[in-house]
Amino acid sequence: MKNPISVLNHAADNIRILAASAVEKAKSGHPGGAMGGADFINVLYSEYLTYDPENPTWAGRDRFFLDPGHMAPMLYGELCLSGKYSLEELANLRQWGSPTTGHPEFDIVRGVENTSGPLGQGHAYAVGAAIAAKFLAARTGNPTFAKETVYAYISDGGVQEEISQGAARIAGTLGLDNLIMFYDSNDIQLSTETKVVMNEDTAAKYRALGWDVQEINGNDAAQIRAAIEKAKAVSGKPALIIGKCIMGKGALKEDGSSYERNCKTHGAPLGGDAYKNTIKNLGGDPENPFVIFDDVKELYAKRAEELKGIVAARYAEEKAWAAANSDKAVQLAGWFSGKAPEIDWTKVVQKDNDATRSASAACLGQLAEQVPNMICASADLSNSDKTDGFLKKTTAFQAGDFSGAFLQAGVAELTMACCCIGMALHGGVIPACGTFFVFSDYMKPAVRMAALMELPVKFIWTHDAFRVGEDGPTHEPVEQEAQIRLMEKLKNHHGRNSVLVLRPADARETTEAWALAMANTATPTALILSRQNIVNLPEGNDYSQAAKGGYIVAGSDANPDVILVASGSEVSTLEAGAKLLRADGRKVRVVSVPSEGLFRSQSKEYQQSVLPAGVKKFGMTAGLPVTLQGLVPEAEGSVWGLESFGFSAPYKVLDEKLGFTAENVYQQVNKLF
Ligand SMILES: Cc1ncc(C[n+]2csc(CCOP(=O)(O)OP(=O)(O)O)c2C)c(N)n1
Ligand SMILES: [Mg+2]
Repeated sequence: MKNPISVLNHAADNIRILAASAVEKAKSGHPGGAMGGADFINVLYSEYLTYDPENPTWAGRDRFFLDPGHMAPMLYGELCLSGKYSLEELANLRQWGSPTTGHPEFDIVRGVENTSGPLGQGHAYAVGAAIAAKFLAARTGNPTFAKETVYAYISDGGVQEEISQGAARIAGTLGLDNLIMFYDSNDIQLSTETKVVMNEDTAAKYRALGWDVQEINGNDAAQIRAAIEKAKAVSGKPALIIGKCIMGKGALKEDGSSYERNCKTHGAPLGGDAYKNTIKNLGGDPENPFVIFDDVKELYAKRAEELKGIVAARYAEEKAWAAANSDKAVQLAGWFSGKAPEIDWTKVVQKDNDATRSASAACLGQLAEQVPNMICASADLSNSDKTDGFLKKTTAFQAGDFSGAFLQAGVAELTMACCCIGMALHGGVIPACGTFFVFSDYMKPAVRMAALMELPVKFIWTHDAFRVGEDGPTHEPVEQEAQIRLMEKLKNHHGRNSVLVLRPADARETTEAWALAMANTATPTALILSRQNIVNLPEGNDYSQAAKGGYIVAGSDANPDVILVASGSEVSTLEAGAKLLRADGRKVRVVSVPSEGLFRSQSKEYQQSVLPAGVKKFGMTAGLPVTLQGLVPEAEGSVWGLESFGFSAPYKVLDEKLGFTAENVYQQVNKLF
């Protein structure tokens, strides 16, 4: 039997009271949007969202991805009704140590599927999660993944963010009919009415991008219910429900007049008498607002009962599938365990003196064969960033066909990164994505979120330096390495370096770097790879030491007069310079540091043994000198780096003109003596 609309409305008012009260108590936060969206989230959770209250990490659950993180009070209010947070925790919104943070932070057990705050990213995660569900359905045949629905909640800010174009294009092109997005269209944003900045026909736009679109009153429970029903029945397309919502629904000012549709309720407590009037208007008690009404408790208790039956039926289906597919079932459990896959790296055959992007392709070819739950993506550069090493062993996703494992993301680096984040959030898959290093700038906001959420996404960035040459300064990364290495210094909430950044020195070190990337299940990994060929490090080099982040390259002299330090292709330039220096009788050590962050995580003794204080040092980097200054103290030597945007010319000419030669290493080192 359907729930009475009066009870649904009461529950939505309950969420509004809780949201406004939590913000009021915190003396900061965003009540208006949360109050407007309460009706949708209530209908979704009390009637449609399928999950197991007893088993929150159940792989086959529906997912709800919130885009506007400022609507945290709405999500937390809802999760109070569904028993994931206590009222006391809600009343501690935004306080030190409280699980109810200013913007929601990823916590599956608590029902928070993603961290949100940077508008736009959250709904792109949903697109990635929907892709992951399609992929798992195709790859395993487990019927549960075909029944899973991914819900996204977006607001005006998210629709305005450019990423919405990419997310909608990919979802439309791939026909993600397991994705339902609700657009909270309340005509108001932070500082203006939306009409000041937006004059588009959003429904027509999404239709043109291949979506099924419905337009409803977003505060009408019956319309919301009907729209979700219809959206669930849509086949071959993602579904968008545009809900016209009332910002600050039910809010009154201190004089009792309406406080609805007012920008001021976007990001500040209602305040004083306005707050009291509002809570009374919604049927609450301003003196005791943190209450769940009895009929609302009943509504959610009834839903919990229903879920028992729904989930039991799904578990039975999963069990039947597992009985008939026991190997696959064991494999699938492994995929969701989050453990690193076992990989036989001896199968990777590297060519001598190869570009590290090509060396990466050799690794990716093996990963495509050995890691059946890996998905690789590229932003229309697969043949340049060499993710085609993976693609050659599989096929790209298409509408209706998710039997492959490659996402052709189109030219949309931020969208691609967020889709990969969404895949990782979904679980069960290992996502990687590639593009040119210079365009990592387009991805940085997503890298930061992946780092904050501690997701093991692999970022593959090729064309790592000015040696892209003829393409000129627009394509030459200079400051990017220093920038991304800041993420190695920034610790996550578990005290780890928030990103592992690896720039391998040659083809064989690239295999080590990929092995480290695949073993790293705790944070994102970035691989920075060369376009041009690189001369191998000396024979006998112990590449396994790359796992320490920095190590002494084979052939180094004992008791060196000078230590030469670099990452990536500059290591081989230093090797060439070392030959000239040794011809003069100098004793030289060469150190490869693919990851300064990893190196700094080793014992002090080890660090000292590689880079002993008091010995002269010379660093060479194709990035800004600051990239290496943490390893080469000013008092002990110098760093040769690039201090301009670069220039157009063949890369060998640039090497000469910019001083990235053995001769210049020789000259610069001699200046230290
Ligand atoms: C990428 C990004 N830019 C800016 C902000 C700051 N910000 C938070 S909410 C908001 C306005 C959002 O308007 P809307 O999505 O309509 O939410 P509503 O006001 O309806 O609650 C802005 C600009 C942000 N969170 N993320
Ligand atoms: Mg709005």
